[in-house]
Amino acid sequence: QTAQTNWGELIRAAATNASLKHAYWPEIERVVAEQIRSARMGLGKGAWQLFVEDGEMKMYRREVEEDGLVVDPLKATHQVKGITGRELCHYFFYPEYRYDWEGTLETMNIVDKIAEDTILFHQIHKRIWPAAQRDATFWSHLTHVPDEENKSEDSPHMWATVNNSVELPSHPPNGGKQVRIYLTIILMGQTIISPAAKGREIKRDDITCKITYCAVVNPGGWAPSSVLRAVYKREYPKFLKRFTAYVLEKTKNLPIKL
Ligand code: 16C
Repeated sequence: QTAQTNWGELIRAAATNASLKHAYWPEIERVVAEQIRSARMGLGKGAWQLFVEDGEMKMYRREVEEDGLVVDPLKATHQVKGITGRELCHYFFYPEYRYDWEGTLETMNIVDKIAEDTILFHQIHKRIWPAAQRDATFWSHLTHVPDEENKSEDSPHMWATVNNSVELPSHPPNGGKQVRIYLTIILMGQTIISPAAKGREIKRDDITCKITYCAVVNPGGWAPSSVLRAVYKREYPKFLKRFTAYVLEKTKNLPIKL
């Protein structure tokens, strides 16, 4: 299924009209499709090294440098019982929850709400000594591929949020006291329903969310490699644990949103 799946077509079918009409759409469709494809690819080829393992959570990286800057791609997988892929992506995408779980944030501004499923952000992140403070401008798009009959691991159903840097004339890079970082990030969730729930009402105990999170962050300007690698080694696991615990807490008494 994976090789033949036309992700562009599926993403288009899920998008709102306001997103489809926007000038960014062709880029959004291309980047989101590419991110979904690579998130689903597995670790097969490429020199992925495991650098964090904590229960079901596994984090892999590739050591890559561009112009002397560390841009190590990250690929993380996790499994969390009791939440759905839709719930996962809901809390990641919608800005009203971001300060609750995003520990690296100093400020978040909504630059433009293009549509219910596409938002433009400007974020300022916490400073890490001795480097300069960083900021980012990016679009964020929420998408899903439904498959009501077959919520198994090899069906294409999934929810995803993709964040991708974009230049905004209203927020030129390095205009303030921050150095602009460039990011491409996907958070993807697939809901697996236990076969034991067949023919009866599904409970939170019956569902498991298979999570894939991939990130490439270019620090945009000088930062010592050792500091950078130490920071992401600490921050990525902290994020994924904290964020999934947050979604579990928020949803535990709510009806399941498949
Ligand atoms: O995906 C995540 N968050 C999303 C919503 O905010 C969004 C943003 C991603 C930005 C990630 C880069 C932030 C780096 C800023 C500096 C970190 C400060 C840490 C201070 C701690 C007190 O997609 C979850 C993001 C999870 C965190 C990732 C951290 C990755 C660090 C990579 C190195 C950045 C270069 C820093 C240069 C000094």
